[in-house]
Amino acid sequence: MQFDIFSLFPAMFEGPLSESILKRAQEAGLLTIALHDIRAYTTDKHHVCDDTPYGGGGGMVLKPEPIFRAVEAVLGADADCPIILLTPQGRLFTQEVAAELAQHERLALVCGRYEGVDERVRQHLATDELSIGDYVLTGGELAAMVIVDAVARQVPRVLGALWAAEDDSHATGLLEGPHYTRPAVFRGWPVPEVLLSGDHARIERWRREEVLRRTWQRRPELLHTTALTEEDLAFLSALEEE
Ligand code: 6GU
Repeated sequence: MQFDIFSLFPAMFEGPLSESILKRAQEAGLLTIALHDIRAYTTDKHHVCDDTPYGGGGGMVLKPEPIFRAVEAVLGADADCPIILLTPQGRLFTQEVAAELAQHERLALVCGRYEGVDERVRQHLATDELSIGDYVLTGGELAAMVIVDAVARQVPRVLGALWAAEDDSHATGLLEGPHYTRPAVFRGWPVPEVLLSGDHARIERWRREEVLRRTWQRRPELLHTTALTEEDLAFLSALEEE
């Protein structure tokens, strides 16, 4: 899968995308992340990318020309690649959206900055707009990194054989339960006895109950939008009783 990221600050991406899993995925050829400096696509002597807003008011607005030039130069005739503008006004990025985006062979991410981006970029270049949550960042770069990370780990073989993305918090519509590793007792705090029992049926049942318990405690609304078995529902009723 290929990501083409358009930004005024491509150096912001160097750390997060070149460590750990994303680094290995790129080395293995599963993932290509191409950074494009929007400023390199200006045509004026001073490489100006922003300007004051028509109609007055504060702040600066990103000019349309360098963004259109950059995206058109890089994507060329690749007409069906989604072009996603990162903006706090976009639709909310969720696990479901990550799974949907992972179906594409290529994605273009355009990072907004300052007070905003000229409206013609939204109207005539972007095919989608995404936000990563209800707070305002100084630019779309951190949001783009979040999206690259969450989408890339959905791509087959990126996580490797040791993990599967299917059991994640939110992938199942529920939160993940607790995890333990050695030592069996740390500072007097023991690992739950069931995990040391070797009884796999009992362990599986316990794990499912902890997933349900944690979701019920922290994000009860998620229980209404996921498929639950009769056994799950019986356990949740018992929790309510407690
Ligand atoms: Cl995509 N951009 C900015 N500037 N702020 C945000 C965001 C994006 N998502 C949440 N806050």
